[in-house]
Amino acid sequence: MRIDILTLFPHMFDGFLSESIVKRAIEKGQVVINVINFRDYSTDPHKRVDDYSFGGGAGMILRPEPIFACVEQIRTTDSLVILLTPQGVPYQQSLAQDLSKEKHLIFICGHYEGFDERIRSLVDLELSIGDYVLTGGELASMVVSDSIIRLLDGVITKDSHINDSFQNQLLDYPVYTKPQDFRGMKVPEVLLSGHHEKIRAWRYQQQLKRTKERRPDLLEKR
Ligand code: 6GU
Repeated sequence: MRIDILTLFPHMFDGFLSESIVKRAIEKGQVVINVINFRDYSTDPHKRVDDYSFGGGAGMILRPEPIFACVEQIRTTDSLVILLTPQGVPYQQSLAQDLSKEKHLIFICGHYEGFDERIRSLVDLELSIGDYVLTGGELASMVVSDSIIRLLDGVITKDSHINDSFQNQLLDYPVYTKPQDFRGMKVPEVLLSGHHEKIRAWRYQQQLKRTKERRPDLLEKR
């Protein structure tokens, strides 16, 4: 998969790209990520990318030209263009699964007070990562990319995402490691039994119980 991220703040991605699973996926060639500063596509003598809002109002608005020029240069017939905005479709695991099958994703990160409405005509999908407002789409694009990259073939052990929270609209079951007794808090007996069928049944019961207690809305969706 290839991911191109259009931003005015490329250094926000430095840590994201240079640590842990994402770093390893890049090194192994499972994903190619390009962070592109769309200011480089401004034809303005001062490289300006924003301007005042017609009709008045506080804040600067991203102009369409640099973003159009950039997307038109990098887009192919295989590309899906995604705009990160609090007005987008609420992001969830099933979308991560769908997007992990794409060949080429282009993320557009808005910043400042907003972007010119005509930018919307360029995009295939608008995504929001939750009902709160961020200073820009950068963190959201990292959240979405991270959740997609971990689903790509060979990035993490196959079994690890079969039991992910939200897979089948259920939260994960509790897990334990050594020691068997930590300050009087004991590992549940069934997990030490070696009885695979009993363990499977216990874990499923725990998933149902957790989801009912913490996220009854997920059970209703099931
Ligand atoms: Cl995608 N962008 C911004 N700026 N704020 C958000 C968001 C995105 N999702 C939730 N809040």
